[in-house]
Amino acid sequence: MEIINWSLFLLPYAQAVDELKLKFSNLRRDFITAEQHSPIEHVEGRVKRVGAILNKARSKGIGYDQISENIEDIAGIRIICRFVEDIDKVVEMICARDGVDLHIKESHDYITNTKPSGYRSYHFNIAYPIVTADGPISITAEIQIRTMAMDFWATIEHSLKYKYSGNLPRGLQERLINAAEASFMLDQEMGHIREEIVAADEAIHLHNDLVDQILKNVAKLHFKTEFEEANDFNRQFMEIYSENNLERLKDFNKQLKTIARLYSVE
Ligand code: 0O2
Repeated sequence: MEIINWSLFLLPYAQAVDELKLKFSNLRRDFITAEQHSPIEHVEGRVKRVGAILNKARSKGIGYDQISENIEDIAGIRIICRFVEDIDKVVEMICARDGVDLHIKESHDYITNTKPSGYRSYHFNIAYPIVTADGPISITAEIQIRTMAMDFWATIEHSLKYKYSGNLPRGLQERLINAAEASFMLDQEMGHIREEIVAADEAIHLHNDLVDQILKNVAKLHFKTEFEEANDFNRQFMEIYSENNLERLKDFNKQLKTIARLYSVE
């Protein structure tokens, strides 16, 4: 039997994971920069550990030399969303990239078709082209899309399944099914107040942006022009800030912007 140099074997998978992680994280940045709600909360990626690859190969009867063709999740990306609705948006975005920078081989909707274990997530198996020192190759990767609640449940269940080598005691299994139901309810509840949560997030971003802009303008007026009233503006800002009133903060920012423009320091 041929000895596999695992470090070399896994290298292109690591490259695919790095690239995909960056691409999906950048999508999040695009939404945030455009001051829109990002359907992507965060992105994780991993290359399956050799032990886990061997376990999967053994349990599925896959030969040593057929691992790369038959184990499709050696490169894995996980996209975590806040709301179930966000998953639909991410799925749409991935489908729109089919044939652009990736090729969708399969998809599994374990959200509509929850697994008997209680597992919920949306999966894509994709072919992803990379260019290595030896030229272009295609890497198979798995993208899992799930909410934070689904992720919490799956992570716990995965650890327990590992601890009991897949044979969970009956009582524990029942508790996990109940927990899966609770995580489903949590997603539903959060979905009902989604608009309110998104609006609250936007207000926090706006508040932080206003504070940044005001303090930048106060500093510029102070350092660049030695404008005497800059200290007064700083004091006024502290007063308004302590009132926690977004409208007052907006007005003050407008006022400061006009002055900064007058002194050409904006
Ligand atoms: P790890 O350690 O996370 O990588 P199949 O397509 O059914 O023949 P496969 O390839 O296992 O077989 O596909 P499937 O069922 O879509 O599962 C792929 C991955 O989804 C799993 O990888 C898990 O990460 C996750 N997953 C699927 N079912 C469950 C489940 O019931 N509980 C949890 N916690 N995760 C699940 P691995 O290799 O099992 O594990």
